[in-house]
Amino acid sequence: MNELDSLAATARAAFAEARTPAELENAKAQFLGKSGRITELMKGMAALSVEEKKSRGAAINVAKQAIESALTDRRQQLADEELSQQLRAEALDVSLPGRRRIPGGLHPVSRTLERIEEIFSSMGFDVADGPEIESDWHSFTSLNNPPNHPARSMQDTFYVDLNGDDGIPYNLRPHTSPMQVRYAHQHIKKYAAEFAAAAADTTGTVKAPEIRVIAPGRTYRVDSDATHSPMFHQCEGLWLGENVSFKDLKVVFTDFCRTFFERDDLVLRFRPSFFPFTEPSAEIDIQFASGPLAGRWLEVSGSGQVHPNVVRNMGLDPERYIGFAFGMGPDRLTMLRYGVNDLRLFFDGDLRFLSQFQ
Ligand code: 2NM
Repeated sequence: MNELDSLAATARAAFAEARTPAELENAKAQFLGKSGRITELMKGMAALSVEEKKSRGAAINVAKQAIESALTDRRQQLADEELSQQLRAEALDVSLPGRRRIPGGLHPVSRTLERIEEIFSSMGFDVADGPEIESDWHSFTSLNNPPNHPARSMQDTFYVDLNGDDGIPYNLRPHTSPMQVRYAHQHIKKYAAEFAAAAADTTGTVKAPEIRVIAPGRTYRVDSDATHSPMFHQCEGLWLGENVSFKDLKVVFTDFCRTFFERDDLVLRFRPSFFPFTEPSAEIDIQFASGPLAGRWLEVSGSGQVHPNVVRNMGLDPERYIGFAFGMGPDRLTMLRYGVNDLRLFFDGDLRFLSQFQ
C-alpha cells in the first residue's frame, strides 16, 4: 500500500472511531483542515517539477476524494444511527392495550341525598340551600335554644373564630335547621303579596301560603367513633301551614320510608322525646318485616310539632301557622340501605370501598 492509500485508510479508521457528529468534525480537521494532512501534502509539492506536480497532484486528489467520500459516508451513518435511536426511544407499541380512564361515580351518601330530594320533591317540598358557617342566632337562638340554655349542650359545636369583625359568634352548623329559618325568611319576602293578602283577609277564604321544604347538607359536631363522624349529613324537613298536623307528619314520613327503602311492609313507631325546637317531640323508629334487620326497631329520625317561638322567629304568626319538622341522618340511612356497619368508611376516601356502589 502506498503512502496515500494508507493515509486514506487511516482517515477512514479515524472517522469510524468517531461516535458523534462533533467527534467526526474533529477527525475531519486532522485530514482535510487548513493544517491537515492533505493540505500539508499539497504544500510539499512546491519543490517538484511541473510534470511531477501533475502526477503527484492527481494522486493526492484521488486520496482527498477518497477521504471526503469516507467522511460523507460516516456522516450519513451517524445521522442514520441517531434517527433510529430516536425512533427506538419514541417507539409506540400500537398492539398494547390502551390505558383505561376509570369512570367516576356518585358517593353512596350523595345517592341517598338524591333519592331523598326526589321523594320529597314529589310530595311538593322545596330543597333549601345555605351556608355551612352559621351565625349563633340561626344555629341556636332562632331555634328556641337561647344562650346558656342547657339544651345547647346536646350539640358539641365547632366554633369559628372570625377575628371578631362583627362581634357575632359563628359556628359550623350542628344541624341543617338554620337553612329552614333562612328559607322561611326568603320565602316570605319572595311571596310578600300572597302573605299580605292572606294576612289582610277577614273572610277566611284566602289560604295562607305554606312553607314546605327539606334542608339536606353537611353538618358538624365534636364527635368521632364508629357511628359518629365530626362531619356528617342531615336532612331536615319542615311543613308549616294553617292546618298541618302530626297526622300529616305520619303520612309523609311513612310514605317517605316505604319509598326510600322500597318496602311496603315497613312500619313506623313514634316515641316521645325532647328537642328545643319542637313541642311535642318524637323519635321515629322503623321496622322491616323481613330481611336481615327484620323485627328490630331502628331509630331513623327526630321529629315534632314546630315550637311557636320558632314559628315566630321564622317570621310567621304562630296563631296562624302550625306544622311539623323532622331531622334525619342520610349517612345512617345509607348504612341501613346497604348494610354498612362503620360510618367512617364513607369518609375515608378508600376506592376499594366506594367503587362497590358504582
Ligand atoms: C330534628 C328533630 C326535630 C327540626 C326543627 C326544625 C325547624 F327548623 F323547624 F325548627 N327543623 N328541623 C327538627 C325537629 C330536627 O332533628 C333531629
